[in-house]
Amino acid sequence: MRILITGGAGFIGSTIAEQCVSAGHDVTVYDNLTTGNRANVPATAGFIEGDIRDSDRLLKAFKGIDVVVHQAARVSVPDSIADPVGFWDVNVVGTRCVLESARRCQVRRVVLASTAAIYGPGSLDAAREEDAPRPASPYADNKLLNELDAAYYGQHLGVETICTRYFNVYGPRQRPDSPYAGVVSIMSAKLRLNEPLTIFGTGQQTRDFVYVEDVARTVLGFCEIRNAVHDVINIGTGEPTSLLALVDTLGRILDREPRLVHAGPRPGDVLHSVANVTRLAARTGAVPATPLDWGLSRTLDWIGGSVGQIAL
Ligand code: UD2
Repeated sequence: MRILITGGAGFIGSTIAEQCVSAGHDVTVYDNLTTGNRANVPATAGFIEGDIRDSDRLLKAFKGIDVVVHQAARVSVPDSIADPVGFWDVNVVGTRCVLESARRCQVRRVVLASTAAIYGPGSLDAAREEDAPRPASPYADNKLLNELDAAYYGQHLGVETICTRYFNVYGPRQRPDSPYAGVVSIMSAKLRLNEPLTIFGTGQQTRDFVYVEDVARTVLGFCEIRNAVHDVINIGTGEPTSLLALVDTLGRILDREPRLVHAGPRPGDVLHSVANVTRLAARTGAVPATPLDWGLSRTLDWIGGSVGQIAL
């Protein structure tokens, strides 16, 4: 199959690219290298440097493509509050350009990255896809609009669409030194550097941490399944972990006592977030199951190898 991955030089996109290549697909990466890194792109994959708002470039790139995996986005919740117009431009306009170019090029399917942030402030109950969306940041709002766009293209314009609502994805290649960094990479790097860890809020907030290779395997499965019209699916483990438990586990793996500094809660932060994985299990027959300890060890190994180049 010919698969094009937008954002394929980034953390999640490049892991998907690697697995698509390993599965024998013909892979092209489309990335503007704002946060992505050319070195992440598999050697045998094609590479096009381009922006997702550049329709002319997309139309050229999508010729002959069977499946587009759309991962390019701005993803930091606090950053989206600081720059709501810029986020709209990349995430909403950019995704519309991707869907419309896919339609015009007769791409069969688009698999789009969505987010658990759509569920909003959060309860301790596992979030189900049919729950009412309560976006609490421009980022979450952008992704909800992407899902609506995808539903329209899927149900009315003949482009199959599958939206994957990622929970907290972590693993190697998630850089700790960007404003888009996730908590696992930040805490891993700071622990390695023996620096104090900032906890926003009480640290009792929970997240569903899902290992990037599990996510990539699931997305690859969605490229390959036979039929789809439009679907929205949680990608998580179904297991909540508190921030304090995460930090404890990282400390235990490194045999180091974390030093914690408490700060006020972060604007737009949701308190609890965990996936209901019933639909995921029904669609794929499997749920991400990499043990947190194992995934964190791999992440710490990667951070250890890059720590010399990291400025926190
Ligand atoms: C993540 C994703 C977001 C979206 C969402 C879905 C990242 C960067 N963001 O947002 O794109 O998909 O999940 O639910 O992956 N924290 C600290 N100290 C730090 C950094 C973070 O206490 O130094 C806290 C933060 O306040 C939050 C938790 O850790 O309560 C997780 O933060 P995050 O930025 O990794 O991810 P989140 O859940 O905001």
